[in-house]
Amino acid sequence: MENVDRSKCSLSQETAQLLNQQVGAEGRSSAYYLAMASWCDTQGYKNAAKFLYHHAEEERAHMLKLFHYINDAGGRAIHPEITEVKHDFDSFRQVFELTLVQETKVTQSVHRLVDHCLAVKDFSTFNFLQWFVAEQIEEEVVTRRAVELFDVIGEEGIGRYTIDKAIGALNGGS
Ligand code: OFO
Repeated sequence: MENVDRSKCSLSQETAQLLNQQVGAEGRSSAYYLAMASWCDTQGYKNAAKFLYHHAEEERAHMLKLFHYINDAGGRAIHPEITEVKHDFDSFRQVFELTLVQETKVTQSVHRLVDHCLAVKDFSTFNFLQWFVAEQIEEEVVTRRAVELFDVIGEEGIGRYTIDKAIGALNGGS
């Protein structure tokens, strides 16, 4: 494929590079949520673990969605290097506070990418990214709800047991 004149493809090198950065952000989310799932699993929060295992798979699917788009549009997708994944957490609550922080960061990075596409008039990539814009709204709603449950239910007594069940019942997005 080296001989293909990719400079004639619609995707600029800069946009491909930014999309690859987004591949990295999604891959990092996937690894992070998998580590969180494992922590919850071994602390007895089985429903939260299931939610996070599922979420980790979703993030990998998001990564692959970008991966295929980059290659289909004439760029080259690069598998990200993912290091220094956090494996230990101070508390059940902290896990979900960190998921919300992570989702907020991913939303900002999607928005920067969309902004770039508008600036360079790459309407194909702009259109492709709308799925991610909508997905991030959904993901922020779900993760914010998970954090709220700690206050709404309270952690005393059987609180954490109840929170675990409630998190298990949350919709993990698509
Ligand atoms: Fe990929 O949606 Fe969250 O990070």
